[in-house]
Amino acid sequence: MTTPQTAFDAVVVGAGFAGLYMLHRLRGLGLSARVYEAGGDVGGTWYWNRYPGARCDSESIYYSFSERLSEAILQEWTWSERYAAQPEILRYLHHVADTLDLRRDIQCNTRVRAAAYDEARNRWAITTDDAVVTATYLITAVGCLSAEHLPPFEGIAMFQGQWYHTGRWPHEAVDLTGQRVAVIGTGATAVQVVPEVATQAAQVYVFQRTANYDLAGQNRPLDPAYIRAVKAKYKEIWATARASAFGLPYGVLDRSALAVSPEERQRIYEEGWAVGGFHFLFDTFSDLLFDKEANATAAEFVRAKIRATVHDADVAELLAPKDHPISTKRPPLEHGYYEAFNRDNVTLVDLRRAPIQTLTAHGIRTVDREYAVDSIIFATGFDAMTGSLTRMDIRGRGGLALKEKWAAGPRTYLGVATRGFPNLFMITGPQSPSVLSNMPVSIEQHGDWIADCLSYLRAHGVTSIEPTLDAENGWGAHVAEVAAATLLPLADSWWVGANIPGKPRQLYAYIGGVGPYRTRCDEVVANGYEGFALVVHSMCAP
Ligand code: NA7
Repeated sequence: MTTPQTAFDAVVVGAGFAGLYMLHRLRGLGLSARVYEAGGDVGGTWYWNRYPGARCDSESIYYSFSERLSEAILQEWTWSERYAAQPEILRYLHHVADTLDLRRDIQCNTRVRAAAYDEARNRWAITTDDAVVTATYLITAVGCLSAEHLPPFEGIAMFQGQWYHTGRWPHEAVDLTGQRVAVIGTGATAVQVVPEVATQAAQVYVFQRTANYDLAGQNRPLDPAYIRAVKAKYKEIWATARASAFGLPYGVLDRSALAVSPEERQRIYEEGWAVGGFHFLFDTFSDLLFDKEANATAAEFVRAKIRATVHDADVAELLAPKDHPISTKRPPLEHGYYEAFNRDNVTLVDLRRAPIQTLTAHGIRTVDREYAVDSIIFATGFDAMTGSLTRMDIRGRGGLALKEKWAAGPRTYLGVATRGFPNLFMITGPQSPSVLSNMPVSIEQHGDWIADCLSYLRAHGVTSIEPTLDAENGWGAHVAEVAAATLLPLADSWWVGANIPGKPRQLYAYIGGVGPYRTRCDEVVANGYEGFALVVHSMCAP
C-alpha cells in the first residue's frame, strides 16, 4: 500500500470552473497539486444549483473556457441553447475534467475546514475532512456564490413539509407535482424557479420582498450555422471580451440615454430588449449605471414591459420595481417569469405589506394570513464573495484569522491576495471584477496571472509573496472610488452585502471593468510585482 501524498506544491480549494482551470495551469508548470472539492463531483456552482429551471445568464458561447484552456475543447464542444441549462453546463465541466484527465488530482466529497500558514516552514497546513496536508501555495477557487444564505425564519423546525434551498438542491429527483409550493425570494434564482415549478405544482405562492427588473432572456436553440460562425471567430471574440467592461464581447458603445430623442431612445431600448439578456443594458446606452436620469428611462421601459405582460394590473404594479435604479441589484434574466403570474395557480405575496411572521407546521404565516404549503423553496441567495472564504478557518501570519482581518470588509490587493497571508491566492476574490463580469473570462485571467506569478517566483527563488500595506490600502481606496462613481451603492443588494445582517456595506466586486483591471494586473507584473513584498526565506522546508 502506498502512503498517501500529504505535501504538495499547491492546494486548490474547489473544482468548479476556477479549480479546473487552475489545476490545468499548475500541471503545465510541472507543479504537484491537489484539488479538494466539497461536492460529490466536479462542477462547483453547477454541481450544487440544480434546482428546476437553473440555467446560466451569460450566453453559453461566452460562458466557456477559451483557447487558453484548450483550442480542441473550444472547437469540439457545441452548446445547444443560447443560455445553457444546468445539466448541460455540468456535462461540459465533466467533459473538460475527463478530456484533460484532471480528476486524478481532484478529491471530491472533501471539504477544506481550515488552513494555517506556518511561518517557520513557509508552508500552508490544510485541514480537510479526513487529513492534514501541506502546500507551498494555497489557491482558493471557492466561487463567489457558494455559501448559501438561509435567513433564520422563526418556526422553520416546526414545518412538517419539505423545504429546500436552491443552492443546495437535492441530487435525488424532487417531485412537486400537485403540491402547494412556496417560493421565497425573487432574485435571479427564483425568477428561473417560478415558471418551471408553476407547470408542476398545483399552487405556487411567490413571496416577494423586493421587485426586480427582470430582463427578457430571449432564449432559443442555437443554430448550427451560427455556432460555426462563432467557432471561426472565437479568437476575436475572446480578445474583445478580455478588453471589455464586463467580460462579454459587446457593450463597447459610448452613447448617453439623454442625448437622443424619446422616440429614438424607445427604438434603441426595443432593439436591445429584442436581442435579449444583458444586451438591453450594455448595448443600448453607456450611462445607465452612472446617471440617475438616464437610468430612470431604462427602468420605466422595463416597468412598461411588465405592465404589458402581466394581466392583473395590481399584480403588475407589485412586480414593477420603484425603489431602486435598474441594474443596482443584479438584473435577473427571465424566461416566462412575468407570464407565470397570468396562470391561475401562481399567486404573488407582497411581503412589504405583510411580512413573514413565522413558519408553522403546515405553511407560512404572514402578519395577515397563513399560507398552507407542502414544500418551501428558499431562493434566498448567498453570503456572496466573502462567505465561501470566511466559512473556512483560514489563518495567516501570527494566527491572524481571515475572518477577523476582514471584519470591517475584505481587504485585498487586486482581489487576488491579502496581506498577512503569504502565498495565498484567491481566484475571483472580493474586490476583483468577478460577479460583475462573465465569470469564465475573469477566472481565466486570474488563473493565468497566478500561474505566471508562481512561475516567476520559482524562477527568481522567491519563496513568499504578499501585498504591501500601501498596495492593499491603495487598491481598497480605488475599488471604493470607482464604486462611488456608479449608482450601485444605492440599492440593498448582495453586491454591497446588504442581504446578510451585519455584513459591512461596500461594493464587494470591482466595477472598474474587466479590461482596465487586466491592464492593471499586467502592469503590476511588468513593474516587478509592484505592490507585493517578495521574500526569500532562509528556511524552506519541502
Ligand atoms: P439573491 O439575488 O440574493 O435573491 C434572494 C432573494 O431572496 C431576494 O429576492 C431577497 O429579497 C429574498 N430574501 C432574502 N431574505 C429574505 C427574507 N428574510 N424574507 C424574504 N425574502 C428574502 O439570490 P439568488 O439566488 O436569486 O441569486 C444570486 C445570484 O446567483 C444571482 O444574482 C446570479 O448572479 C446568480 P430582497 O431583494 O433582499 O428584498
